[in-house]
Amino acid sequence: MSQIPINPMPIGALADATAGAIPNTLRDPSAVSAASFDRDGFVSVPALTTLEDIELIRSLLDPLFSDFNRLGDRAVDLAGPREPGTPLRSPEINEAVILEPRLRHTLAYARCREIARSLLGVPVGYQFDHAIFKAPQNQTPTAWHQDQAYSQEPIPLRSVHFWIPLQAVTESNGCMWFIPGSSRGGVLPHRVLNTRLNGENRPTGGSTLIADNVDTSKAVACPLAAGGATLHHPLTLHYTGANQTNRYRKAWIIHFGAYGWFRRRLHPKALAARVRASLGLNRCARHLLSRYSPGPSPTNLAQAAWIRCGVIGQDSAPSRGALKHVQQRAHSFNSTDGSRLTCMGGQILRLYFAWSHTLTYKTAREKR
Ligand SMILES: O=C(O)CCC(=O)C(=O)O
Repeated sequence: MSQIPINPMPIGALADATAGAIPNTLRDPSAVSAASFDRDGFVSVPALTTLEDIELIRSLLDPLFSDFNRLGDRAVDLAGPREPGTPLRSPEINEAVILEPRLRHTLAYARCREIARSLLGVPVGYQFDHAIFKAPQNQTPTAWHQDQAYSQEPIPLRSVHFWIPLQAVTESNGCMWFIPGSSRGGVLPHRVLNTRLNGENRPTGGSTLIADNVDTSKAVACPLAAGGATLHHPLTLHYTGANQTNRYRKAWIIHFGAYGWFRRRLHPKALAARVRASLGLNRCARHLLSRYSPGPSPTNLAQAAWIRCGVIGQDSAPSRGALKHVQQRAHSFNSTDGSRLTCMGGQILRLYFAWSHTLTYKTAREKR
């Protein structure tokens, strides 16, 4: 595979010739409208950071991409398999801050954390980051998807996802597009678009997903000058077009989540998942549940409640049909369903559910 050129660019060249003067850098995180974030599921911030900071981020990420082949499964081509010897089309490096901790000291990182804190209304912590450098003329859009669909966590994401282009972006080189309001529905069905291969063209086990049946008639493009950024909710449908220019389109993406490490590790459902895995309870539950058939039976209601409350995992359901039914029940399970559970076990589950519910997604504005 050909290595990605480090391709330094003078600071002046980062500015978007089409965007006019560079606006003042955002100083007040509360200037990001919580109302827009709640309503639309995304916000475009014209001036998140300075051009010098963007130049610094590029200078930290470029060497990582030059080393792409040596990064193992942390470095993948989102565009899927390619002919040997042909260049990567959408190379991505996951958890770049682990490889290059100086990224944590950039102004963009600090600003994103402040904004996430202000939008979520609780302390936040780093959750994930990745960088995507779309090659010139890469002919590969990033398919419509919700970030939640990629999550392997046993709890819903409660985070804000920042997309920071490292040069100006337009529809021609792959700016972000969003579907306003899509964060207010649930997770749509996604299917595998392609498998992800690493720099050595070996499968990593990961896949690129695409959401089915997306109505793009209301999609909004977000072109930005360098220094700007977009931020979105984990359920917001988004997409970027192919890079149709002769330069790389580089972007760094950071996720900040409520309570950071603590929520991910110590949330009751996360703890329950770890206990289940370590005791092999999923296998045991699967065996027991395989005796029951799918359908709107009390058994399935109970299964749904167990799954919703994290007592058993979704992989405990007995068959594909039953799993679908149980998942539907699990998604729609609420306290009304809970009140039908009259036995003592049900009461315990309801208490447990109410407690874990306090940790579900709520923005600062929703709380007011
Ligand atoms: O940068 C891109 O092309 C896509 C980014 C994206 O979809 C994401 O971060 O979820």
